[in-house]
Amino acid sequence: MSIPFISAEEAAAHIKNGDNVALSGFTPSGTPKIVPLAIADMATALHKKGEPFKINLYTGASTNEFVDGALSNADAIGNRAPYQGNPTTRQSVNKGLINFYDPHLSHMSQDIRYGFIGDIDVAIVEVTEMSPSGEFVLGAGLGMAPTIVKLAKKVIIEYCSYYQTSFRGFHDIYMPADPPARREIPIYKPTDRIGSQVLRIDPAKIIGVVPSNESESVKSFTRLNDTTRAIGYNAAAFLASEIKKGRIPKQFLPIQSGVGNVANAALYGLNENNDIPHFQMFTEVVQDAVTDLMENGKCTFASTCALAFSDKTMLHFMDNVNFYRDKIIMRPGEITNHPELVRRLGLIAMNTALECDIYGNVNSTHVNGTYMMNGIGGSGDFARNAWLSIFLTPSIQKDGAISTIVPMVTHVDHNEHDVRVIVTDQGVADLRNKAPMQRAREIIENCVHPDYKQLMWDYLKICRQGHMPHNLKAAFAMHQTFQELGDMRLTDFSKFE
Ligand code: 0RQ
Repeated sequence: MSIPFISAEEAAAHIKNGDNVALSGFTPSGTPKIVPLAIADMATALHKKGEPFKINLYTGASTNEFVDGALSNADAIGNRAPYQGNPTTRQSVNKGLINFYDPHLSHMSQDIRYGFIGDIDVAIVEVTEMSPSGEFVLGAGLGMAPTIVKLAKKVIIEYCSYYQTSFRGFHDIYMPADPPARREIPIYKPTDRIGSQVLRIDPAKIIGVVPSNESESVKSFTRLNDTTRAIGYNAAAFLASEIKKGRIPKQFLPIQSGVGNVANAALYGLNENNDIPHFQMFTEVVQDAVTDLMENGKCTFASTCALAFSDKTMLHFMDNVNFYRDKIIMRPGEITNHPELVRRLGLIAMNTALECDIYGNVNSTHVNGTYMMNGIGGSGDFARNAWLSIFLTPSIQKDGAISTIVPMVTHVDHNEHDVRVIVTDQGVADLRNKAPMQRAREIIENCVHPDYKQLMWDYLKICRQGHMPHNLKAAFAMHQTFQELGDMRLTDFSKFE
Protein backbone atom coordinates (compact mmCIF):
# COMPACT_ATOMS: atom_id res chain seq x y z
CA MET A 1 0.00 0.00 0.00
CA SER A 2 1.51 3.35 -0.96
CA ILE A 3 1.18 6.19 1.51
CA PRO A 4 0.53 9.59 -0.13
CA PHE A 5 2.58 12.71 0.52
CA ILE A 6 0.24 15.55 1.50
CA SER A 7 0.64 19.16 2.60
CA ALA A 8 0.43 20.24 6.24
CA GLU A 9 -2.82 22.05 5.38
CA GLU A 10 -4.34 18.91 3.86
CA ALA A 11 -3.33 16.97 6.98
CA ALA A 12 -4.78 19.63 9.31
CA ALA A 13 -8.09 19.53 7.45
CA HIS A 14 -8.63 15.99 8.81
CA ILE A 15 -8.78 17.35 12.35
CA LYS A 16 -12.16 18.45 13.64
CA ASN A 17 -13.31 20.69 16.47
CA GLY A 18 -13.23 18.71 19.73
CA ASP A 19 -10.92 15.97 18.45
CA ASN A 20 -8.52 14.26 20.85
CA VAL A 21 -5.13 14.71 19.19
CA ALA A 22 -2.01 12.96 20.50
CA LEU A 23 1.55 13.77 19.45
CA SER A 24 4.84 11.91 19.54
CA GLY A 25 7.82 13.52 21.28
CA PHE A 26 9.07 14.59 24.66
CA THR A 27 10.49 17.91 25.97
CA PRO A 28 10.04 18.81 22.97
CA SER A 29 12.26 16.53 20.90
CA GLY A 30 10.55 14.25 18.40
CA THR A 31 7.43 16.41 18.42
CA PRO A 32 5.76 17.10 15.06
CA LYS A 33 6.15 20.72 14.03
CA ILE A 34 4.54 21.85 10.83
CA VAL A 35 1.21 20.03 11.05
CA PRO A 36 0.46 21.64 14.46
CA LEU A 37 1.31 25.04 12.90
CA ALA A 38 -1.17 24.33 10.11
CA ILE A 39 -3.80 23.32 12.69
CA ALA A 40 -3.21 26.64 14.47
CA ASP A 41 -3.64 28.57 11.18
CA MET A 42 -6.81 26.62 10.42
CA ALA A 43 -8.15 27.44 13.91
CA THR A 44 -7.43 31.15 13.44
CA ALA A 45 -9.23 31.15 10.06
CA LEU A 46 -12.24 29.32 11.51
CA HIS A 47 -12.40 31.66 14.54
CA LYS A 48 -12.41 34.65 12.15
CA LYS A 49 -15.50 33.13 10.51
CA GLY A 50 -17.07 32.78 13.94
CA GLU A 51 -16.74 28.99 13.98
CA PRO A 52 -15.54 27.18 17.12
CA PHE A 53 -12.35 25.13 16.90
CA LYS A 54 -10.34 23.62 19.74
CA ILE A 55 -8.53 20.31 20.03
CA ASN A 56 -7.69 18.34 23.15
CA LEU A 57 -3.92 17.95 23.06
CA TYR A 58 -1.98 15.03 24.58
CA THR A 59 1.80 14.72 24.38
CA GLY A 60 4.66 12.87 26.07
CA ALA A 61 5.77 16.01 27.93
CA SER A 62 6.39 19.66 27.01
CA THR A 63 6.47 20.68 23.35
CA ASN A 64 7.70 23.79 21.56
CA GLU A 65 6.60 27.01 19.84
CA PHE A 66 5.27 24.97 16.90
CA VAL A 67 2.82 23.11 19.11
CA ASP A 68 1.91 24.67 22.46
CA GLY A 69 3.06 28.12 21.32
CA ALA A 70 1.15 28.25 18.03
CA LEU A 71 -1.94 26.38 19.23
CA SER A 72 -2.39 28.39 22.42
CA ASN A 73 -1.79 31.66 20.52
CA ALA A 74 -4.60 30.57 18.23
CA ASP A 75 -6.80 29.68 21.23
CA ALA A 76 -7.05 26.19 19.76
CA ILE A 77 -6.48 24.02 22.86
CA GLY A 78 -9.39 22.82 24.99
CA ASN A 79 -7.94 20.12 27.26
CA ARG A 80 -4.19 19.66 27.66
CA ALA A 81 -2.09 17.02 29.41
CA PRO A 82 0.58 16.45 30.67
CA TYR A 83 3.45 18.93 31.40
CA GLN A 84 3.95 22.11 29.36
CA GLY A 85 6.63 24.73 29.46
CA ASN A 86 5.49 27.26 26.91
CA PRO A 87 4.90 30.82 28.19
CA THR A 88 1.68 31.32 26.15
CA THR A 89 0.24 27.95 27.14
CA ARG A 90 1.19 28.67 30.76
CA GLN A 91 -0.70 31.97 30.59
CA SER A 92 -3.76 30.32 29.03
CA VAL A 93 -3.70 27.56 31.66
CA ASN A 94 -3.56 30.17 34.41
CA LYS A 95 -6.36 32.24 32.86
CA GLY A 96 -8.53 29.13 32.77
CA LEU A 97 -8.65 29.12 28.95
CA ILE A 98 -7.07 25.65 28.82
CA ASN A 99 -8.13 22.78 31.07
CA PHE A 100 -4.74 21.45 32.12
CA TYR A 101 -4.50 17.98 33.64
CA ASP A 102 -1.14 17.19 35.27
CA PRO A 103 -0.64 13.43 35.76
CA HIS A 104 2.70 11.70 36.34
CA LEU A 105 4.29 11.20 32.93
CA SER A 106 4.55 7.42 33.41
CA HIS A 107 0.75 7.28 33.74
CA MET A 108 -0.14 9.08 30.54
CA SER A 109 0.19 6.25 27.97
CA GLN A 110 -1.57 3.73 30.18
CA ASP A 111 -4.29 6.27 31.02
CA ILE A 112 -4.96 6.43 27.28
CA ARG A 113 -4.96 2.63 26.95
CA TYR A 114 -7.20 2.27 30.03
CA GLY A 115 -9.72 4.59 28.34
CA PHE A 116 -9.42 7.38 30.96
CA ILE A 117 -8.79 10.05 28.32
CA GLY A 118 -11.30 8.93 25.68
CA ASP A 119 -10.64 7.83 22.11
CA ILE A 120 -7.64 9.26 20.30
CA ASP A 121 -9.02 10.64 17.05
CA VAL A 122 -5.72 11.55 15.42
CA ALA A 123 -2.09 10.77 16.25
CA ILE A 124 0.61 12.92 14.65
CA VAL A 125 4.04 11.33 14.72
CA GLU A 126 7.41 12.70 13.67
CA VAL A 127 9.58 10.13 11.90
CA THR A 128 13.00 10.33 10.29
CA GLU A 129 12.88 7.21 8.08
CA MET A 130 10.04 5.12 6.69
CA SER A 131 9.24 2.08 4.59
CA PRO A 132 6.06 1.36 2.56
CA SER A 133 5.34 -1.66 4.77
CA GLY A 134 4.67 0.63 7.72
CA GLU A 135 8.02 0.57 9.57
CA PHE A 136 9.20 3.93 10.83
CA VAL A 137 12.34 5.22 12.53
CA LEU A 138 11.47 7.90 15.06
CA GLY A 139 13.53 11.02 15.75
CA ALA A 140 15.04 12.66 18.83
CA GLY A 141 12.24 11.72 21.22
CA LEU A 142 9.48 9.12 21.64
CA GLY A 143 7.03 10.15 24.35
CA MET A 144 3.86 8.13 23.85
CA ALA A 145 4.42 7.17 20.19
CA PRO A 146 3.78 3.37 20.48
CA THR A 147 0.49 3.77 22.36
CA ILE A 148 -0.95 6.59 20.28
CA VAL A 149 -0.30 4.99 16.89
CA LYS A 150 -1.86 1.76 18.12
CA LEU A 151 -5.02 3.39 19.46
CA ALA A 152 -5.59 6.39 17.18
CA LYS A 153 -8.30 6.17 14.56
CA LYS A 154 -6.10 8.05 12.07
CA VAL A 155 -2.37 8.74 11.94
CA ILE A 156 -0.55 11.63 10.28
CA ILE A 157 3.18 11.18 9.68
CA GLU A 158 5.47 14.18 9.73
CA TYR A 159 8.61 13.08 7.90
CA CYS A 160 11.56 15.16 9.12
CA SER A 161 14.60 15.36 6.84
CA TYR A 162 16.46 17.98 8.91
CA TYR A 163 18.99 15.44 10.21
CA GLN A 164 21.72 14.40 7.79
CA THR A 165 22.58 11.25 9.77
CA SER A 166 20.34 8.41 10.84
CA PHE A 167 18.65 7.83 14.19
CA ARG A 168 18.19 4.14 13.27
CA GLY A 169 19.27 1.91 16.14
CA PHE A 170 18.83 4.45 18.95
CA HIS A 171 15.26 3.45 19.78
CA ASP A 172 14.01 0.60 21.95
CA ILE A 173 10.26 0.54 21.43
CA TYR A 174 8.28 -1.54 23.89
CA MET A 175 4.73 -1.37 25.18
CA PRO A 176 3.73 -3.37 28.29
CA ALA A 177 0.61 -5.51 28.20
CA ASP A 178 -2.21 -4.14 30.34
CA PRO A 179 -3.42 -5.83 33.55
CA PRO A 180 -4.33 -8.56 34.24
CA ALA A 181 -1.85 -9.74 31.58
CA ARG A 182 1.02 -7.43 32.53
CA ARG A 183 4.39 -9.01 33.33
CA GLU A 184 7.57 -7.45 34.67
CA ILE A 185 9.41 -5.11 32.29
CA PRO A 186 12.57 -7.13 31.59
CA ILE A 187 15.14 -4.39 32.06
CA TYR A 188 17.70 -5.34 34.70
CA LYS A 189 20.41 -2.81 33.81
CA PRO A 190 20.17 0.49 31.90
CA THR A 191 21.84 -1.00 28.79
CA ASP A 192 19.30 -3.85 28.34
CA ARG A 193 17.34 -3.70 25.09
CA ILE A 194 13.86 -5.20 25.16
CA GLY A 195 11.99 -3.84 22.15
CA SER A 196 12.10 -2.88 18.52
CA GLN A 197 14.27 -0.33 16.72
CA VAL A 198 11.34 0.68 14.53
CA LEU A 199 7.75 1.73 15.15
CA ARG A 200 5.17 -0.25 13.22
CA ILE A 201 2.04 1.60 12.17
CA ASP A 202 -0.91 0.04 10.37
CA PRO A 203 -0.65 1.66 6.90
CA ALA A 204 -4.45 1.57 6.58
CA LYS A 205 -4.72 4.20 9.32
CA ILE A 206 -2.24 6.62 7.81
CA ILE A 207 -3.83 9.66 6.21
CA GLY A 208 -0.57 10.80 4.61
CA VAL A 209 3.01 11.89 5.04
CA VAL A 210 3.87 15.56 5.46
CA PRO A 211 7.49 16.49 4.65
CA SER A 212 9.24 18.74 7.16
CA ASN A 213 12.71 20.19 7.57
CA GLU A 214 12.43 21.71 11.04
CA SER A 215 14.91 21.30 13.90
CA GLU A 216 13.83 20.65 17.49
CA SER A 217 14.35 24.35 18.31
CA VAL A 218 15.23 23.66 21.96
CA LYS A 219 16.50 26.86 23.49
CA SER A 220 20.01 26.91 24.97
CA PHE A 221 20.41 26.68 28.72
CA THR A 222 21.33 29.64 30.86
CA ARG A 223 25.07 29.49 31.52
CA LEU A 224 26.10 28.25 34.95
CA ASN A 225 26.23 31.03 37.54
CA ASP A 226 27.55 31.01 41.11
CA THR A 227 24.23 29.72 42.46
CA THR A 228 23.67 26.84 40.06
CA ARG A 229 27.36 25.92 40.22
CA ALA A 230 27.11 25.76 44.04
CA ILE A 231 24.01 23.52 43.83
CA GLY A 232 25.86 21.15 41.50
CA TYR A 233 28.93 21.19 43.72
CA ASN A 234 26.89 20.45 46.87
CA ALA A 235 24.91 17.62 45.24
CA ALA A 236 28.09 15.98 43.94
CA ALA A 237 29.95 16.36 47.26
CA PHE A 238 27.00 14.79 49.09
CA LEU A 239 26.87 11.80 46.72
CA ALA A 240 30.65 11.34 46.96
CA SER A 241 30.39 11.26 50.77
CA GLU A 242 27.56 8.70 50.55
CA ILE A 243 29.82 6.43 48.48
CA LYS A 244 32.58 6.80 51.11
CA LYS A 245 30.10 5.90 53.87
CA GLY A 246 29.01 2.79 51.92
CA ARG A 247 25.42 4.01 51.56
CA ILE A 248 25.77 4.07 47.77
CA PRO A 249 27.57 1.10 46.15
CA LYS A 250 31.12 2.07 45.17
CA GLN A 251 30.44 1.36 41.49
CA PHE A 252 27.71 4.03 41.88
CA LEU A 253 24.07 3.87 40.73
CA PRO A 254 22.25 5.12 37.62
CA ILE A 255 21.43 8.83 37.63
CA GLN A 256 18.09 10.41 36.72
CA SER A 257 17.98 14.14 36.26
CA GLY A 258 15.09 16.43 35.35
CA VAL A 259 14.86 19.37 32.97
CA GLY A 260 15.84 23.00 33.36
CA ASN A 261 18.84 25.09 34.31
CA VAL A 262 19.20 23.64 37.81
CA ALA A 263 19.15 19.98 36.68
CA ASN A 264 21.66 20.78 33.94
CA ALA A 265 23.96 22.40 36.53
CA ALA A 266 23.74 19.35 38.84
CA LEU A 267 25.13 17.17 36.07
CA TYR A 268 28.04 19.54 35.61
CA GLY A 269 28.64 19.21 39.37
CA LEU A 270 28.96 15.42 39.02
CA ASN A 271 31.30 15.95 36.10
CA GLU A 272 33.66 18.12 38.11
CA ASN A 273 33.86 15.98 41.25
CA ASN A 274 36.76 13.51 40.99
CA ASP A 275 35.30 11.33 43.76
CA ILE A 276 32.23 10.58 41.64
CA PRO A 277 33.02 7.49 39.54
CA HIS A 278 31.89 7.24 35.94
CA PHE A 279 28.21 6.42 35.81
CA GLN A 280 25.24 5.45 33.67
CA MET A 281 21.98 7.36 33.41
CA PHE A 282 18.46 5.93 33.45
CA THR A 283 16.47 9.07 32.93
CA GLU A 284 13.58 10.60 31.04
CA VAL A 285 15.57 13.26 29.27
CA VAL A 286 19.19 14.12 28.52
CA GLN A 287 20.16 17.74 28.15
CA ASP A 288 23.27 19.46 26.78
CA ALA A 289 25.45 18.62 29.81
CA VAL A 290 25.30 14.90 28.99
CA THR A 291 27.28 15.27 25.73
CA ASP A 292 30.16 16.85 27.70
CA LEU A 293 29.92 14.11 30.34
CA MET A 294 29.99 11.38 27.70
CA GLU A 295 32.82 12.87 25.73
CA ASN A 296 35.08 13.07 28.79
CA GLY A 297 34.10 9.55 29.88
CA LYS A 298 32.22 10.51 33.06
CA CYS A 299 28.85 9.28 31.79
CA THR A 300 29.22 6.00 29.93
CA PHE A 301 25.62 5.30 28.94
CA ALA A 302 22.18 6.94 28.98
CA SER A 303 18.74 5.38 28.67
CA THR A 304 16.33 8.25 27.97
CA CYS A 305 13.02 9.17 26.36
CA ALA A 306 14.45 12.13 24.44
CA LEU A 307 17.53 14.05 23.46
CA ALA A 308 16.50 17.54 24.58
CA PHE A 309 19.61 19.14 23.15
CA SER A 310 19.77 22.75 22.07
CA ASP A 311 20.10 23.04 18.28
CA LYS A 312 23.84 23.68 18.56
CA THR A 313 24.40 20.56 20.68
CA MET A 314 22.11 18.49 18.45
CA LEU A 315 24.23 19.37 15.40
CA HIS A 316 27.36 18.42 17.37
CA PHE A 317 25.68 15.13 18.38
CA MET A 318 24.79 14.36 14.76
CA ASP A 319 28.32 15.19 13.56
CA ASN A 320 29.64 12.66 16.11
CA VAL A 321 26.75 10.22 15.96
CA ASN A 322 28.92 7.10 15.70
CA PHE A 323 30.56 7.93 19.04
CA TYR A 324 27.09 7.95 20.64
CA ARG A 325 25.58 4.88 18.96
CA ASP A 326 26.48 2.44 21.74
CA LYS A 327 25.99 5.00 24.51
CA ILE A 328 22.36 6.08 24.15
CA ILE A 329 19.02 4.26 24.00
CA MET A 330 15.71 6.10 23.61
CA ARG A 331 12.60 4.45 25.02
CA PRO A 332 8.93 5.44 25.49
CA GLY A 333 8.27 7.65 28.55
CA GLU A 334 6.17 4.88 30.05
CA ILE A 335 9.35 2.78 30.30
CA THR A 336 11.93 5.45 31.18
CA ASN A 337 9.76 6.61 34.08
CA HIS A 338 8.35 3.28 35.17
CA PRO A 339 8.28 2.98 38.99
CA GLU A 340 9.12 -0.73 38.77
CA LEU A 341 12.39 0.07 36.97
CA VAL A 342 13.18 3.11 39.12
CA ARG A 343 12.99 0.91 42.23
CA ARG A 344 14.75 -2.12 40.69
CA LEU A 345 17.68 -0.18 39.24
CA GLY A 346 18.08 1.92 42.41
CA LEU A 347 18.18 5.32 40.74
CA ILE A 348 19.63 8.45 42.22
CA ALA A 349 16.89 10.90 41.26
CA MET A 350 17.58 14.62 41.03
CA ASN A 351 14.60 16.86 40.36
CA THR A 352 13.81 20.51 40.95
CA ALA A 353 11.63 22.29 43.48
CA LEU A 354 10.05 25.73 43.28
CA GLU A 355 9.88 25.68 47.08
CA CYS A 356 10.42 23.25 49.96
CA ASP A 357 9.10 23.51 53.47
CA ILE A 358 10.96 23.01 56.71
CA TYR A 359 9.54 19.49 57.09
CA GLY A 360 10.53 18.29 53.60
CA ASN A 361 7.39 18.75 51.51
CA VAL A 362 8.13 19.99 47.99
CA ASN A 363 6.19 22.17 45.57
CA SER A 364 7.48 21.78 42.00
CA THR A 365 4.53 23.20 40.10
CA HIS A 366 2.44 26.05 41.57
CA VAL A 367 3.81 29.51 42.44
CA ASN A 368 1.97 30.72 45.55
CA GLY A 369 -0.08 27.53 45.34
CA THR A 370 -2.01 29.11 42.49
CA TYR A 371 -0.05 29.84 39.34
CA MET A 372 0.97 26.77 37.30
CA MET A 373 4.57 26.82 36.18
CA ASN A 374 5.17 23.67 34.02
CA GLY A 375 3.77 20.61 35.73
CA ILE A 376 5.01 17.67 37.78
CA GLY A 377 6.58 15.92 34.78
CA GLY A 378 8.34 12.73 35.76
CA SER A 379 9.55 13.97 39.12
CA GLY A 380 6.90 12.02 41.05
CA ASP A 381 7.57 8.81 39.11
CA PHE A 382 11.14 8.96 40.34
CA ALA A 383 10.79 10.59 43.77
CA ARG A 384 8.69 7.86 45.36
CA ASN A 385 10.76 4.95 44.08
CA ALA A 386 14.37 6.05 43.78
CA TRP A 387 17.25 4.77 45.96
CA LEU A 388 17.76 8.42 46.86
CA SER A 389 15.33 11.17 45.95
CA ILE A 390 17.07 14.53 45.87
CA PHE A 391 15.36 17.88 45.29
CA LEU A 392 17.44 20.79 44.14
CA THR A 393 16.62 24.49 44.32
CA PRO A 394 18.40 27.83 44.60
CA SER A 395 17.90 29.05 48.20
CA ILE A 396 16.44 32.34 46.93
CA GLN A 397 14.67 33.54 43.78
CA LYS A 398 13.97 36.99 42.32
CA ASP A 399 17.10 38.65 43.74
CA GLY A 400 16.34 37.42 47.24
CA ALA A 401 12.74 38.63 47.45
CA ILE A 402 11.64 34.98 47.62
CA SER A 403 13.01 32.28 49.91
CA THR A 404 12.53 28.85 48.39
CA ILE A 405 12.53 27.35 51.87
CA VAL A 406 9.30 28.32 53.58
CA PRO A 407 7.36 27.26 56.70
CA MET A 408 4.68 25.45 54.68
CA VAL A 409 4.62 24.86 50.94
CA THR A 410 1.60 26.36 49.20
CA HIS A 411 1.11 23.23 47.08
CA VAL A 412 2.42 19.70 47.60
CA ASP A 413 3.79 17.64 44.71
CA HIS A 414 6.29 15.53 46.65
CA ASN A 415 5.56 14.92 50.26
CA GLU A 416 7.79 14.48 53.30
CA HIS A 417 7.59 10.68 52.88
CA ASP A 418 9.29 10.75 49.47
CA VAL A 419 11.81 13.56 49.77
CA ARG A 420 15.09 12.20 51.15
CA VAL A 421 17.52 15.03 50.49
CA ILE A 422 17.26 18.76 49.74
CA VAL A 423 20.16 20.58 48.11
CA THR A 424 20.48 24.34 47.71
CA ASP A 425 23.44 26.60 46.95
CA GLN A 426 23.83 26.90 50.76
CA GLY A 427 24.24 23.19 51.48
CA VAL A 428 22.56 19.81 51.88
CA ALA A 429 19.79 18.65 54.21
CA ASP A 430 19.72 14.89 54.71
CA LEU A 431 16.17 14.09 55.86
CA ARG A 432 16.53 10.32 56.20
CA ASN A 433 15.67 8.78 59.53
CA LYS A 434 14.74 12.16 61.05
CA ALA A 435 11.58 13.24 62.84
CA PRO A 436 9.91 16.48 61.67
CA MET A 437 11.67 18.80 64.15
CA GLN A 438 15.03 17.21 63.36
CA ARG A 439 14.31 17.77 59.66
CA ALA A 440 13.37 21.39 60.29
CA ARG A 441 16.67 22.08 62.09
CA GLU A 442 18.65 20.28 59.36
CA ILE A 443 16.96 22.25 56.58
CA ILE A 444 17.20 25.63 58.31
CA GLU A 445 20.82 25.18 59.30
CA ASN A 446 22.03 23.80 55.98
CA CYS A 447 19.80 25.02 53.17
CA VAL A 448 18.23 28.39 54.02
CA HIS A 449 19.82 31.58 52.67
CA PRO A 450 21.44 33.74 55.42
CA ASP A 451 18.87 36.52 54.74
CA TYR A 452 16.09 34.14 55.87
CA LYS A 453 17.64 31.99 58.60
CA GLN A 454 16.50 34.09 61.56
CA LEU A 455 12.99 34.35 60.07
CA MET A 456 12.74 30.56 60.01
CA TRP A 457 13.84 30.23 63.63
CA ASP A 458 11.32 32.99 64.46
CA TYR A 459 8.59 30.93 62.80
CA LEU A 460 9.41 27.83 64.84
CA LYS A 461 9.20 29.92 68.05
CA ILE A 462 5.54 30.81 67.38
CA CYS A 463 4.41 27.27 66.44
CA ARG A 464 2.04 25.15 68.51
CA GLN A 465 3.69 22.15 70.05
CA GLY A 466 3.09 18.83 68.29
CA HIS A 467 4.75 16.22 66.13
CA MET A 468 4.97 18.70 63.26
CA PRO A 469 4.75 22.13 64.86
CA HIS A 470 2.92 24.79 62.86
CA ASN A 471 1.20 28.12 63.40
CA LEU A 472 -1.71 28.02 60.99
CA LYS A 473 -2.14 31.82 60.95
CA ALA A 474 1.53 32.38 60.12
CA ALA A 475 2.29 29.37 57.90
CA PHE A 476 1.82 31.40 54.70
CA ALA A 477 2.83 34.80 56.10
CA MET A 478 6.00 34.89 54.00
CA HIS A 479 3.99 34.31 50.80
CA GLN A 480 1.43 36.92 51.84
CA THR A 481 4.17 39.44 52.58
CA PHE A 482 5.63 38.82 49.13
CA GLN A 483 2.23 39.37 47.52
CA GLU A 484 1.60 42.58 49.51
CA LEU A 485 5.08 44.10 49.82
CA GLY A 486 7.09 42.31 47.11
CA ASP A 487 9.71 40.85 49.49
CA MET A 488 9.45 37.90 51.89
CA ARG A 489 12.25 39.37 54.00
CA LEU A 490 9.75 41.95 55.35
CA THR A 491 7.76 39.22 57.13
CA ASP A 492 7.20 39.91 60.83
CA PHE A 493 6.34 36.71 62.71
CA SER A 494 6.18 38.51 66.08
CA LYS A 495 2.62 39.67 65.32
CA PHE A 496 1.46 36.03 65.32
CA GLU A 497 2.85 35.23 68.81
O1 0RQ B 1 11.72 32.49 36.70
O2 0RQ B 1 11.96 32.25 34.28
O3 0RQ B 1 11.21 34.40 35.32
O4 0RQ B 1 13.59 33.63 35.57
O5 0RQ B 1 10.91 29.83 38.06
O6 0RQ B 1 13.49 28.74 37.69
O7 0RQ B 1 15.69 28.65 38.84
O8 0RQ B 1 15.62 29.01 36.29
O9 0RQ B 1 15.02 26.80 37.40
O10 0RQ B 1 14.87 26.19 34.87
O11 0RQ B 1 15.54 24.58 36.67
O12 0RQ B 1 13.14 25.39 36.48
C1 0RQ B 1 10.86 23.80 38.99
C2 0RQ B 1 10.26 25.30 37.07
C3 0RQ B 1 12.66 24.99 37.73
C4 0RQ B 1 11.41 23.12 36.60
C5 0RQ B 1 11.28 24.32 37.61
C6 0RQ B 1 11.02 30.92 38.98
C7 0RQ B 1 12.42 31.45 38.72
C8 0RQ B 1 12.47 31.40 37.20
C9 0RQ B 1 12.62 28.90 36.61
P1 0RQ B 1 12.16 33.26 35.35
P2 0RQ B 1 15.03 28.37 37.52
P3 0RQ B 1 14.70 25.72 36.28
C10 0RQ B 1 11.56 17.01 34.93
C11 0RQ B 1 11.07 16.49 36.22
C12 0RQ B 1 9.10 20.22 37.46
C13 0RQ B 1 9.48 19.12 38.41
C14 0RQ B 1 10.58 18.29 37.83
C15 0RQ B 1 10.19 22.24 36.57
C16 0RQ B 1 11.70 30.12 36.89
O13 0RQ B 1 12.52 22.32 36.96
O14 0RQ B 1 9.21 22.53 35.92
O15 0RQ B 1 11.74 18.42 38.19
N1 0RQ B 1 10.22 21.12 37.33
N2 0RQ B 1 10.18 17.40 36.89
O16 0RQ B 1 12.59 32.74 39.27
C17 0RQ B 1 8.38 32.13 42.32
C18 0RQ B 1 9.38 30.42 43.57
C19 0RQ B 1 10.19 30.13 42.43
C20 0RQ B 1 10.00 30.90 41.26
C21 0RQ B 1 11.54 29.38 40.89
N3 0RQ B 1 9.50 29.74 44.71
N4 0RQ B 1 8.49 31.43 43.47
N5 0RQ B 1 9.11 31.90 41.20
N6 0RQ B 1 10.86 30.40 40.35
N7 0RQ B 1 11.15 29.21 42.17
C22 0RQ B 1 10.49 17.47 33.96
C23 0RQ B 1 9.95 16.38 33.09
O17 0RQ B 1 9.66 15.36 33.53
C24 0RQ B 1 9.73 16.60 31.68
